[in-house]
Amino acid sequence: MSPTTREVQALDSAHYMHPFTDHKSLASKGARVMTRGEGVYVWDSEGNKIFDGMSGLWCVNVGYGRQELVDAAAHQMQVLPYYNSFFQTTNEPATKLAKRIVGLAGDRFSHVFFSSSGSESNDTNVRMVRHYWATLGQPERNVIISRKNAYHGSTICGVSLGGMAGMHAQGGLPVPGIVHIEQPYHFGLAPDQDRDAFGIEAAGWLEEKILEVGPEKVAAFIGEPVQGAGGVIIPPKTYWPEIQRICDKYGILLICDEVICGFGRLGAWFSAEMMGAKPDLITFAKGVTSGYIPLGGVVVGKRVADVLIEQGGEFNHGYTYSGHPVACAVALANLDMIEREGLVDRVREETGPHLAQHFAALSDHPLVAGAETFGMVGGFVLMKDKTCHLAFDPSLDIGMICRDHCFANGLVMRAVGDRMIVAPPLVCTKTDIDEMMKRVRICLDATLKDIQSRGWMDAAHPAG
Ligand code: PXG
Repeated sequence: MSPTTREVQALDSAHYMHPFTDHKSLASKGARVMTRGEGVYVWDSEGNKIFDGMSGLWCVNVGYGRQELVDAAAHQMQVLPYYNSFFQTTNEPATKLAKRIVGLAGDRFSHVFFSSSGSESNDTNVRMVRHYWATLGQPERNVIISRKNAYHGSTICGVSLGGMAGMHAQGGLPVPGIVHIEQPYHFGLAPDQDRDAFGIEAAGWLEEKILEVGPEKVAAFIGEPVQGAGGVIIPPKTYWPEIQRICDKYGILLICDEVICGFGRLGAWFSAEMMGAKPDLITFAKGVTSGYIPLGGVVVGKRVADVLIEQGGEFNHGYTYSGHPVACAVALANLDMIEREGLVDRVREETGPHLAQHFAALSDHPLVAGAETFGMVGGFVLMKDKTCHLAFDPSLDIGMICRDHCFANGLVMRAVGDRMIVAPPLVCTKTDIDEMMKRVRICLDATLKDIQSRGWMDAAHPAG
């Protein structure tokens, strides 16, 4: 007999230390126990059916319950469940997947370095770009420029590359040699400025930082094409071309972290080129296997690969699970499925525009400001009075209140401060999106009612 919800919660609370969790507070409520998934829905142990508006954690691109991925894993486990790629050894699924991913990334790329997560992949990036410059006789070129409110993972380098102040505060990070510029958040930083002009200005902060550090010391710039965990921050269209121009001007490498953006989420296999950037390295994870099994990596451009392969000698770096045959077999089956079902084109041409229409219409809701989408990601801000850009007092945790109403009404939506974000599975049909947005509206109404009943609004600020 399967254990009761309470029994699972008791075990959880006694033994399981969760990521990013205040355990004292969790213990007082008990964790939500997820039990199964099918399509765009997940179920918890109390029988609640919940629309997964976050694709797990931005990863279940093909939705839940896809038997082909199960079969691919089972078959590979029977044939060769594991072997390493050290000591001049390889395996068939890893080689096939490397070729496939290089093909999706385009002509400027030739190789893939595999890991098991986005964080590990970004650690690989740091090591690889420093090794690249050292190989070229410029070891002093070791500084990496990133952005505030970026998310690049939770390992020491991942956190350091990221720009989350709360993460830096724990453990004395960032490590030396990683510096940050402000993010291109138009709505948050300069809503009254022309969007395209702001994009150019925000990219210019990179040039300022390069000059401050000294161009001869800068190894690379890293950025997510659209910032995900930071709250779905979509840069103005002028931003990435200008970033590319600046990287080219100073000869610095560009790393695009496509852990969220890649594999169709923004309507392209990889999104940087679509936005006007030509990265030298691309970080991937999550959607490569639709989250069914851990896999990540770096797609390595010829500029870097040629130097490392011809002149770099041994790169003293790698993971036990680099090129894991089961993970790679699942990834191949997942990519087959994305291709066969035309999900990338569907996001770009059909479901993405449909989601965008719904988000545009959300602006009639008194709480919603700055709603925007890109492919299958979307975000908006809950505001006390959007007519005068007045935010709620952060201590009220309005985003969390809204998130709780979402759960109570059968929807997973994520809160980042007062920004509410969605990233539904790419298999969503237009009807699924209609259903999700119906729930979004119900949750917004419930949040508004809740805020009103707590007396957090006044006549001058009708929204809250
Ligand atoms: N880069 C990006 C852009 C990410 O979004 C990572 C790297 C790290 O990947 P791993 O596999 O090491 O977790 C991520 C991960 C959130 C949230 O709250 C987002 C991520 C992870 C945890 C929480 O939105 N993204």
